[in-house]
Amino acid sequence: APIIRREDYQAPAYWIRTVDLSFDLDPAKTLVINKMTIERNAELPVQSLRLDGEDLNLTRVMVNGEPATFRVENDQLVLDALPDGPFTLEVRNTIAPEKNLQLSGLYTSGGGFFTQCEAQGFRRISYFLDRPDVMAVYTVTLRADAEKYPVLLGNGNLVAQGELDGGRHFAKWHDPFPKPSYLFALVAAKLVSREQKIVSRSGKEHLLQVYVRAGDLDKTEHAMNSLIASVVWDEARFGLPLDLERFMIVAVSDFNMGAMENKGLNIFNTKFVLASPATATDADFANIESVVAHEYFHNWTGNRVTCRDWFQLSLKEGLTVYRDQEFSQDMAGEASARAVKRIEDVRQLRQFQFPEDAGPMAHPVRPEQYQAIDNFYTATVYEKGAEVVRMMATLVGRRGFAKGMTLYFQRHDGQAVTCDDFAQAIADANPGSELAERLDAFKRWYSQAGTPQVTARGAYDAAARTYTLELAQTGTPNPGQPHRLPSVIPFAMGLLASDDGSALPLQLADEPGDTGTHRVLVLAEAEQRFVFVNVDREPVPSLLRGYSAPVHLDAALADTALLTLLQHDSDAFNRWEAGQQLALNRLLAALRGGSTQLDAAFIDAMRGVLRHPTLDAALKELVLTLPSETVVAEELGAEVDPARIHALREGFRLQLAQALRDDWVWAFETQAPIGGYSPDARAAGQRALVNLALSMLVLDATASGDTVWPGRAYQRFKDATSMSERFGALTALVNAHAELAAPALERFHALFADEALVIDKWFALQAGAPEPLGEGAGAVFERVRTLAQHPDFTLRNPNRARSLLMPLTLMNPAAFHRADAAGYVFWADKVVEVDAFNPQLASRLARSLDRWRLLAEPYRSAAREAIARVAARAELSDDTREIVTRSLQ
Ligand code: B3K
Ligand code: ZN
Repeated sequence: APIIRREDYQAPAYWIRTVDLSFDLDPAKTLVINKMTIERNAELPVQSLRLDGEDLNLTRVMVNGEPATFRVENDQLVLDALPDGPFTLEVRNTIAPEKNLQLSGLYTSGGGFFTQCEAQGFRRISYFLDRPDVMAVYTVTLRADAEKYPVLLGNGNLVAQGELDGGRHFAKWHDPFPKPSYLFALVAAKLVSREQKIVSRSGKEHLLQVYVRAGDLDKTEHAMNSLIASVVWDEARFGLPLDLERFMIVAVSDFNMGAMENKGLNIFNTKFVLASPATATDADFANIESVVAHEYFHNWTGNRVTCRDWFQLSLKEGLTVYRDQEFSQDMAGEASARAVKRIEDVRQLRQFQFPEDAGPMAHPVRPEQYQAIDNFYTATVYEKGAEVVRMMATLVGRRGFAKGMTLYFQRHDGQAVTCDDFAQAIADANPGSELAERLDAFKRWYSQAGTPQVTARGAYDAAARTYTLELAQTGTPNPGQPHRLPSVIPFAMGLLASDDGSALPLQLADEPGDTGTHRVLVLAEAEQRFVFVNVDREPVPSLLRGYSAPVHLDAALADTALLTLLQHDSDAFNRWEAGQQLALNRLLAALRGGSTQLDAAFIDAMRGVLRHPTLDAALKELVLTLPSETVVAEELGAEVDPARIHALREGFRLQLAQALRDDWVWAFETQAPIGGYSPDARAAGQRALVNLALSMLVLDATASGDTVWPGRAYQRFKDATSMSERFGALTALVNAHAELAAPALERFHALFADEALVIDKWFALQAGAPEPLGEGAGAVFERVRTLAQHPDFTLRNPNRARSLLMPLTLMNPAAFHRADAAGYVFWADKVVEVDAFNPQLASRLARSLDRWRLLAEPYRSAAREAIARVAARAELSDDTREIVTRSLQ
């Protein structure tokens, strides 16, 4: 495929103003009639009209009602001689939805019709200017068999419906908002809906609907509640109301990603809609809340204002992720629960975005080029993009950011714009702010790839009562650029007294008076020095509080300083961070030949956290969880031996299990939430801590041959009243390789045989289980190979395929990376197999070997060989080809 470059952007030669689409829906052969009104873009020289198409059977082309001359060239429909003024173009074609296994465009799933058009799926439905800067008003008529497809849905408002001959019926939908083709959607299926009427602040009535299959209605309450909360939140926080009479969510079980924000008709992976206490974990409930919110928030950030071109993807994705993160924090409530959400988001960033930014797919938040745009729906565009928006909000303050958003919509409502436009609006609404003063430098966050490194060194001068903090930033330049230019880094910090951890004042040398105990420094040069005066006591610096910028921080703090932060920091994020740093230091030291035994100071600190009288249970659970094997590997940076990291980390885990045995018992017995199931942050945190305690107790017991705790876990597994409890107990048994794991897994499967999403968990749990150490090593991988032959397993359903393949290849390094290369062979086989029918799914899986260069031998050579084997195939999608090619470069 050709390389598409950002610098080559050109406005479209024609504008499509209105679209009148009609569908005669049939799985084998659907007729699409597409009547467009089109105008030449008067600002450009006269050119041919080139409409995108893919896998279409073209049957007729008419201009102004007359048969027209046309040609089809590289998939495009080309018309040369066109009227000078506005004209109508009618294109007829047929498509075969049941053969559409790549799930892009119009496809069938579970006997219904569904669409997915972002980024370039609309061209698989009809010929079109399939680019986000062409925005049209759509009217859509759906015709289908009334019995098989009783529900017919489109974007916008229902304007007509009725019976047709031959048992068919129709529905006509009109969406008053001009939209790009990627936001088009239709659904025709046998579904039922949960409905809720709401009245917005302005007094307008709206109908909210969640559509699912008949048996799933009892699992829609949480999604509906999340939707209502999202509507209320966006109006309260940003003054952004719901702009449609009707807002629909439809769940579908075959879907390539999480969900899609089609105007007024969001289509969701069932995984992010369906939840009941019996079938969904706390994490599932939280994910549903955030994905429902994310798609709803897109209605303004994405739909009302959209992207000029796909290089600007983070304009809508980074901003909308930031918004959903803020929403979830607000829903969590108190300061400590907000910090827990922040920690979870940063964990995600480190687990997925950091490796991406250091690997072959590294790209700026606003990429410069691509071959397959679907490959750029990445952690960098989404999660790092959200960090960039968060930094802007930090630099201009909460109210300043809200003002910036208002200006953004005043300027750009109804337009397709760029990341520059967004940053400009936030800056212009905040004249004199650090953001406005340094906007060009700040925007390097959009153009420079890689995670910057910030080095912080402090020195206390007791005689002068000063504390000098020196900050320096470095990073690797983008390919083809001589050097990296400094970013503008908001650096939140405080100082704690080293003796009792109390907060110290933060007065800089040239400042008068009291400046509080928490502040945001702005690091904008390669190196900067900050001198704090009137510092009476030796301080411990609390740096990059709340993770105020997406950087690697090297502060080289001593254990004593980290222990002070862990115990006293008012910033809950940095308490967690200090605990992670203590653990990481020990893991890295052990990997470099140091002690593999945890010291008393560390154990006591962990006990102090676990037993703490006031800390949140959720925070405790996070602090007591060691950094992941992936994070350790990234920190190591070279010569990674996944088996060794695994053995050391498991060794530490076992030591924590043993040394804190009585404390885990105490946590298990006293920390559970009281009352019936509620997915709120507090109760979920308590369950998470209890589940961790149980895991530790079963781990310890299995190692020592004791059967009491495995027995208790099995009992809890059987008696559980919620999936969180049940799955927690099952996880404890499976991860410890307890003998009772097998009967528990069997029972679990039997209990939930009809619940596809729960069976996904059953696969995922087994594929993500830690490999046993020593004798028995390799059992988890063998289990995955066996499960790939299980009658319930299929690569055709993306959720099921991912449930087995992703936990192994992305989350379970020691099981995947084997000295005999069997993991890589398995990976290559699956990539090739999936690529033949679903390139988007395949190219995601292909990325599991991104970081092969980090590996020690023999892994490294074997991994490269496996990638080369995939790359050598003549038949490969553009998506997967781009990944493996870049990987080998
Ligand atoms: N915008 C969609 C993602 C589309 C992915 C296309 N390959 C979901 C979201 O970010 O909300
Ligand atoms: Zn999104």
